[in-house]
Amino acid sequence: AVSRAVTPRRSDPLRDAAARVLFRNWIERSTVPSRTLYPHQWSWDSAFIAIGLRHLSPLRAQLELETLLRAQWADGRVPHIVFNPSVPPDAYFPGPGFWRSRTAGRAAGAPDAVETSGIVQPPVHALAAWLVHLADPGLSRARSFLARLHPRLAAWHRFLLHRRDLGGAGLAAVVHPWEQGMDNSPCWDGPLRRVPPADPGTFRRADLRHGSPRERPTDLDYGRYVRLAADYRDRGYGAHDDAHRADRAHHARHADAAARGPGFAVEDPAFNALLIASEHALARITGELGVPATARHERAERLTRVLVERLWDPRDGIFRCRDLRDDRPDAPDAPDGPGGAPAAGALVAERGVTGLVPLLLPGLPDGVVAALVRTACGPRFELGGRARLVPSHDLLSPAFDPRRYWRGPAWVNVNWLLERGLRLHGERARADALRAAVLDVAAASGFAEYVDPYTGDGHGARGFGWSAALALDLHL
Ligand code: 9YW
Repeated sequence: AVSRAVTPRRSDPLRDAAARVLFRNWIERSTVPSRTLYPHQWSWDSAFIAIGLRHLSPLRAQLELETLLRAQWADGRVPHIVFNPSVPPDAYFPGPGFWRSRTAGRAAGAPDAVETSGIVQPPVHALAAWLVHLADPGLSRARSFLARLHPRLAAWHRFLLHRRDLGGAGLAAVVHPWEQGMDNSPCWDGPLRRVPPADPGTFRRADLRHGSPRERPTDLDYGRYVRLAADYRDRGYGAHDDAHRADRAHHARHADAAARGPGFAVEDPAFNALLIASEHALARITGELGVPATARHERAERLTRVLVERLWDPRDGIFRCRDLRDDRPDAPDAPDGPGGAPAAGALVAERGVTGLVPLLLPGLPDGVVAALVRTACGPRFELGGRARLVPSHDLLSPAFDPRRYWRGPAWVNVNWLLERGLRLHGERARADALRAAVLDVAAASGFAEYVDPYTGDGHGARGFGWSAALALDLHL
């Protein structure tokens, strides 16, 4: 017999440590963000996790996305949580008993086979599906991975671009801070102030059993999250909302509040940038399936222009959130809406890292790219300066807090997106430095959920799914 020398794999501590996290968090056909804090499947976590998992097991990465998309609702929405039936109902709040998807979500087409939440999260999925395909195109084709996912991804984008076009200009709006994914960002403080908190006696938080109150959202925040989610649920998850009414944008300032639907409606830069990046990815997926992709790329370009028109703040060199429910007559406003009518709502004053994420997009005007890089490197975000990783919020804002969740700590997924944007726009040295910093901090913190942006000290859960997955993706 011919014996072949086996070359032992070089020792690779970061790869091995990240792989241990991803294998430990894998349960049957998907990955939990954290064994302790988040024991179900989360939507944008799964997309980021698949991007890392593809380097270890392209098959698992495909299954991750397939499992999530099997829980898609008939109206196209991809729920932000898919509940694991074998986890005790009180392990996470709000659990399946709160969302009641099978009954409250019936009109919107919630599935029967699984229980889910009824809100969404940022649409990173088509981008993830494309990257997963590229990791092993042979396996992907053999399993018709993209052919099976394509109609679901297209329906998901349709839901966002039509049902969620609450401002009438073409961008998608979120109706809950949990939908945007940066739950307690100071960007939501203004829009949330109008929301009466739910009575604290009516619900019990589960997150504080695993996380320090000093690092989590406050009880008042939670009261408002619960109120918004319960109202949305009680309206059948918007199944009957008259979502796409272009003329609403023109009349929004004066319309009766009750007739306008959700009490929270925000056009967010990162959410929409991820949608546009995923539109480009969906165009590539379409092309791979043999269908011309030009129209979808053009739509992505058009949406990029709308994003700049609606949310770009040239004075500060950052994208801002548009609060569609801000109808104060003296509210600071941005350029006019479609047809020269005043754009509905007003721009939020706080500057969050969400406003840097559009750097990810290929079709931005050169001046916008240059200004975004300047802002990222300036005193508010300190990329390449005093911060080790880009913080989640403006370092100069009085609301900045280096330990409290999305009010300052740095997150690996956001830094991964910024690294990608820097590289795309030819900022190679800055991208290399950020990549090295993410790898250092992620590994040293035990793949913490979030870290102090100055010191890199870990906070929140350890062994956190997307921290391990995206560090692995940057590493390999
Ligand atoms: C919560 C799972 C999710 C993330 C969100 C993050 C957090 C849930 O965890 O929300 O209970 O606070 O804010 O972006 O998807 O990792």
